[in-house]
Amino acid sequence: MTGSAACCGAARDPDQPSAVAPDATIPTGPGVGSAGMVLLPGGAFIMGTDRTDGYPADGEGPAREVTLSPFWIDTTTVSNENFSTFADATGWVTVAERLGTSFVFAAYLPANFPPTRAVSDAPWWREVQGADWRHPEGPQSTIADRMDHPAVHLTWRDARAYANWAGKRLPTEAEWEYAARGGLVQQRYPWGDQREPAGEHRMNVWQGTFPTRDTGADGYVGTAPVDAYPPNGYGLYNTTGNVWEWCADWFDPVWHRDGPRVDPTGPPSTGRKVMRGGSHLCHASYCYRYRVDARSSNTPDSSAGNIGFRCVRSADTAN
Ligand SMILES: [Cu+2]
Repeated sequence: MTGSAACCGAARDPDQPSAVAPDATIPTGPGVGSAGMVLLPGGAFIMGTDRTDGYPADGEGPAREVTLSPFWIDTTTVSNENFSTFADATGWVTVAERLGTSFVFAAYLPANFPPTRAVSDAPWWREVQGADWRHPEGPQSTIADRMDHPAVHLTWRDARAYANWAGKRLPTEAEWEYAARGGLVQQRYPWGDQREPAGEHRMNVWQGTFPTRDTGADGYVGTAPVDAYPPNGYGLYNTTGNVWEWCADWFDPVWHRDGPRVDPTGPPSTGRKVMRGGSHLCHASYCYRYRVDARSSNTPDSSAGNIGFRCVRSADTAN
């Protein structure tokens, strides 16, 4: 992980013995229908950017025409309520629950919290015993008053299991970006090029001094409800800010330059999965990734309090 990416999410030690359930145990379900989804027509759009004021080394460019088949997409990220339904129905135990730890943003821990291991190049991340989706800041915390917030502390594998159960799948990176843009062409944000048009906050990111003080000027410190703020032109909420969203693709900073341009599904395995959209912890001073063309990644076994997901379904799929 590069220093500039370290704010976006901590990664598990790759030498840690995997507690990941074998793929054969991924639950299937009857599908949850198309409630809360919108059908997008697909077609050609301009993916990526040639601007250089972001992070070109992440592979934000080049701007290129990509063509997509129509697909359904969730208007919001999967909420704690949604994930509870899945966990109750399947008994799914997440990777964080199996391994007993996940990454929590240090400022959200109580002052008297027992000492925790900091991430070397990102000391604002703490590996906390007992942190998981039901306990976002560790064992003393609860999601009882956050059922409409995004489910977090889920690894890519947990997200894929949920999607499979719901009769859905994770979006390809191209699907995610097309959807996040909301029909606009080469704009930075889902609503246009101004981060705060007419001074109005349109997403949940960090204001103030990172990593010590988020003033919450956008209305939220920590996560926001999945349907906070107005939706984009496609009716999608919080495609930027709030939580990073897992995509189906493996991450590579250059592969797409010469990759397929019709329904691209990303490179062969690179060991890291794409995350898009930025989170409530991003701030222009160190992580200007709350843009629709910004990219990040993490290992498929990693989880943190600022990573969630939404699902899609191909338009030609029956359920
Ligand atoms: Cu970030």
